[in-house]
Amino acid sequence: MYAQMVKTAGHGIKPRDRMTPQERAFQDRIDAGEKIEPKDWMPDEYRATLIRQIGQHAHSEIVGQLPEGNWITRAPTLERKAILLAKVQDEAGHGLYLYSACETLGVSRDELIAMLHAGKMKYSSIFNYPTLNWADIGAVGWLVDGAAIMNQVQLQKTSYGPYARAMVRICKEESFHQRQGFSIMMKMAAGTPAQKRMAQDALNRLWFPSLMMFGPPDKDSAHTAQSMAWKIKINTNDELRQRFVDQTVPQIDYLGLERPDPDLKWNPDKADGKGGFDYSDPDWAEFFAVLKGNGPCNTDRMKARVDAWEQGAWVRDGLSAHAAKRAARSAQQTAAQ
Ligand code: BYC
Repeated sequence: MYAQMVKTAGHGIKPRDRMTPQERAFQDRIDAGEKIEPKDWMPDEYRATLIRQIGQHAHSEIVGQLPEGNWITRAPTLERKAILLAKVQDEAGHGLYLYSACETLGVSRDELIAMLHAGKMKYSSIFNYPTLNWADIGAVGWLVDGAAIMNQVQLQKTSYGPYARAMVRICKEESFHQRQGFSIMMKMAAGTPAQKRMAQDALNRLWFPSLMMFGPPDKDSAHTAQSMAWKIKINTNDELRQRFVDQTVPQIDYLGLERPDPDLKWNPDKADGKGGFDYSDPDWAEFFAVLKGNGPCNTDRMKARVDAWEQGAWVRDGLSAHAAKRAARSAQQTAAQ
């Protein structure tokens, strides 16, 4: 029923003097650090922003299975195959927790999926890039899951209870995913010269798309100001991007790989003298083109999802028929007692 509100207004915060008394009381609860629960009153825009963000997050987990799933049959050892299989399965679980959290806001999973398939909802830009070889699977775990955790650890403190709670388990699993990716990178970087070249190439190609995962620069971010006022977001896009860069550069150095951007240099004056790495901006024109559907894999990803949905119709029908039969049998037994 709230599906029409998924596209939310952007830029700026509603000033307190323009809030209704109910909105002011809601903001006071947020400011006091209270969690908002599904049956609590909430402004329509708060609900719509959550549906957009949690729905997009859920879709990302599901679409995100595709680039890695593609490598399960080609993993180099049985152990790596089993680990990758478990990881990809975890991502399905994350999607399901997130769809469930989103459903508490009054939108059904079927509606969310229909909007994804109709191009009315997004999923993370990163999954529109291909995974060309085994080193890419290492780089996805290390960089993509690494960027995801950087964002999601903060989201454990988000103001909406079901979303915050879903994040706790997701974060635990994502940190395992990040380590499995780094373990692949360690093997490749310390392997033959050809393997090391593959690791370097994967890092070079996935570095900037990983930085894009945090969203556009703060000055261009439509939703950050209001989402932070509502504690839907705890940090800005640029803050998390900087933290990710600062965490990852020492790992690049540890692997003995070259930094993928010549501007990645320690700047002691950054962050009020605490220091941080300078870095080049990703190509934001490319980012917006990917969001519009013009990335290297957008068409393939959507086709894979729509095909899976259509070809899985018989499973959904079978499960529904089974559930209906069980319910009818149980009603008969109750009536007979
Ligand atoms: N990709 O105002 P902004 C994973 C859109 S999956 C696509 O800054 P916001 C994994 C944004 O929606 C982890 N779209 O937005 C899974 C908005 O569009 P509209 C995924 C993006 O929401 C499998 C517009 O740009 N994590 O870990 O305040 C295997 C303006 O942006 C992106 C999450 O989803 C993007 N990268 O902030 C492996 C985290 N960035 O609707 C790993 C939850 C921006 O106005 N989400 N847009 O047309 C968030 O934290 C926030 O939604 C974002 C963006 C930081 C991503």
